[in-house]
Amino acid sequence: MGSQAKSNGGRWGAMIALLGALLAVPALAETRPFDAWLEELRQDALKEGIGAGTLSAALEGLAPIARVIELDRRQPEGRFTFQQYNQRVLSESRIERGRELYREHRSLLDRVAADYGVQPRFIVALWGIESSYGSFDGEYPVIGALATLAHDGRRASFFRGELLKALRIVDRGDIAVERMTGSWAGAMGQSQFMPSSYDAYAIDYDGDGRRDIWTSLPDVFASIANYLAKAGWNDRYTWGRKVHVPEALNGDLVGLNTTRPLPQWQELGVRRADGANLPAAILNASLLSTDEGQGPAYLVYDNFRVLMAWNRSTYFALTVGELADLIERG
Ligand SMILES: [Ca+2]
Repeated sequence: MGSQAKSNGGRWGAMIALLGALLAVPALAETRPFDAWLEELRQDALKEGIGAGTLSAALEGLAPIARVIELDRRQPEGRFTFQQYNQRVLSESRIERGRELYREHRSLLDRVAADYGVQPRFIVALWGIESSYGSFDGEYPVIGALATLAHDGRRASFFRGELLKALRIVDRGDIAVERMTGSWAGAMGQSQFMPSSYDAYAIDYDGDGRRDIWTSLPDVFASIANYLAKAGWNDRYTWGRKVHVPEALNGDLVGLNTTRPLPQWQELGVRRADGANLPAAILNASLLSTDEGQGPAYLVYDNFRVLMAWNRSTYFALTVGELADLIERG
């Protein structure tokens, strides 16, 4: 838009540029200056019982982060197809690293798996996709990023709630404010939990009194497993599998709203991707196709819906399931 306006030159170009700038302003932007807004937030946090010392340490001198505003307002660029996303996430290096770490941490993973009822490969896969196994968990100060979005953002009330929860986490002493880093949108630590998820699911598994999803692997693994367990994970089953679907199958059967026991899918001609029969278990499954039928198809079980509670994206949930299987098969 900018360069096009410039190349038109003259008054029209300037008007187009101005119109673009006006349209870029979010409709529900907070009109109070940041500092006045922040003072009101501080008062509300005090009323909610968050300590004055915590609030001055966390909020004093706080300023909006320009880059966070920029990232929040950016237009989504050309969406990935499922196959592009899937191939990008399931890189050789992510699979290999996952296999190494799975072996390296096997005894800890087995303990967590037994305590929470989640197979270890799913813990490792979520860890691998959320933060590349803890090697990239975001570099933004969480309080600053959330305050920026709560003051400026399109989802101000959501982020205001997350900011208050983040302040409560600091107040409890789980993490020092300067070590509380995350993504530009406030997803924290190696499991990339928003403060509300942290509040509900984070676990102090190493028993040092702090729920540290930033640096303690026992805490990271148990927090991931606890999230899945609380969302209804059943470790007697897997997530689903890639399948072969006959051309003639009725398209109305595709989608998460249709659930059939595996023997019925078998009867309808659905097979494992290699052509073998489906498992004989009486297990409910839904059939998913990808990229308007141009990509692979999957039968997914109840645990797949748990992965979608973590992130409401079928791309994400299918890819976590596949990474988990690739890690264990290695
Ligand atoms: Ca801990």
